[in-house]
Amino acid sequence: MKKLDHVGIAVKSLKDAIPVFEAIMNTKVYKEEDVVEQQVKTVFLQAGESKVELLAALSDESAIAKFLNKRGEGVHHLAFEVDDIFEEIKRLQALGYELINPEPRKGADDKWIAFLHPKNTNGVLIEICQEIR
Ligand code: CMX
Repeated sequence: MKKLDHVGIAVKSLKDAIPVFEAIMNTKVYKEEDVVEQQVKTVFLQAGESKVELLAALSDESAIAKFLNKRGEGVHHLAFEVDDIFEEIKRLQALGYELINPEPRKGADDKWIAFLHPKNTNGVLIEICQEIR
């Protein structure tokens, strides 16, 4: 793993959450993006090297809608940047971790993404991501 790329936070309303995180991080949202495949609306904020992704549901089928219904607002996932997502998927599978996506998908912020199931990772949803070059 190269570094922690971002922390994903599930929110009910981006309109309400954006001013909170803009104030805390003392910065402005630098990117807004809908990821239709994941049924999420995302915005990104950055302070130094550290990024926060605020995630709202685009539909009731979204993983974010299910998460909000079950657990309420809060930290949804940690995303680690990797050099080679295909190699990293192979490495983690060889170690016995369950990949929700054995093939990388196109995520927000120009990244390939894949998720590890939280049941094997101490209850934390882990994303690995690689910049699309
Ligand atoms: N962190 C920790 N645990 C989580 C979780 C999360 N983000 N989301 C769900 N869970 C837990 C649930 O609480 C539940 O636990 P219990 O069995 O103890 O009750 C269990 O996982 C199953 O949850 P579920 O509501 O029945 O949901 P599903 O099994 O249908 O899906 C998951 C769970 C993680 C497989 C699914 O959310 C998924 O595939 N996530 C990856 C994709 C994703 O999250 N996309 C949105 C972000 C996209 C982006 O960043 O661009």
